[in-house]
Amino acid sequence: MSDSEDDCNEKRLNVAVLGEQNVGKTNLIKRFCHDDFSRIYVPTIGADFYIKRVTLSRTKDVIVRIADVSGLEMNGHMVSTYLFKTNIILLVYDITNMESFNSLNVWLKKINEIMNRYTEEENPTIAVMGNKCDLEHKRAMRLHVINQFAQENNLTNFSVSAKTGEKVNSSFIELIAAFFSIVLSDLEKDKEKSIIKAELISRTPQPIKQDSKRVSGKRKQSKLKNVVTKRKLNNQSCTIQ
Ligand SMILES: Nc1nc2c(ncn2[C@@H]2O[C@H](COP(=O)(O)OP(=O)(O)OP(=O)(O)O)[C@@H](O)[C@H]2O)c(=O)[nH]1
Ligand SMILES: [Mg+2]
Repeated sequence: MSDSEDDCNEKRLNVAVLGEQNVGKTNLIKRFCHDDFSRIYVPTIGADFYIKRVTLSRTKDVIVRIADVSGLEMNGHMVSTYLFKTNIILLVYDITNMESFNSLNVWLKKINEIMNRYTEEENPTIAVMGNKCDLEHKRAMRLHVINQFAQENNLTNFSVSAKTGEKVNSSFIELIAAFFSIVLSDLEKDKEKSIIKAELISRTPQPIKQDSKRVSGKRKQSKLKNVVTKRKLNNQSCTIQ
């Protein structure tokens, strides 16, 4: 097939997201695919699959299939199946949880064992994502330790927040573009930068109404949500298979 014919066809890409339980893998994918986030933790069982169409550099459409693998699969036997024909692996840890970072070594070992069965060309790009960077004040890992780990293992390193959306789209897009050797313009990179949602909680004590006890025993707290308008990405869709 000539280059021009290939350019006309949609490209396909398989991504697998791995990491300990509760680090936010599902929410990162939901943020990327649906611009969505859930505070309620619902553990993934086995793996879920998502599809998203991404348009790079105006003309290049990529169909991205994302495998959201449960953290429990660390001790399971299905990882090699989920990693079959995977082009990009995202290793996710929670920046507030040192254990989740330490476990990346175990994941890497497991990945290397699986990849030994494949040829070098079939080996995926691996990147590290430190999630929950909205909780910077609770950071458990020093940045230089993370950078050293990424450097030693030749991995690209991102700091993201599924909650605010910070750097989620831009990290996914950067990895996908790099895989196809597509150079994004500064304008395109800026487009992927999400606007961070601000959430203000009023701590001002509320006057206690006389009849409030009768209505409800619970303390009332006013909550003001100031949601900054978010930019929805055009030409992108996602469905759960
Ligand atoms: N503050 C904060 N909380 C987050 C963030 N991402 C995820 N969470 C919360 O972390 C919890 C776990 O998120 P999930 O996405 O379900 O975690 P997971 O890695 O998919 O977990 P498993 O499916 O069990 O492997 C949920 O309560 C989320 O609301 C984030 O960026 N910031
Ligand atoms: Mg999950």
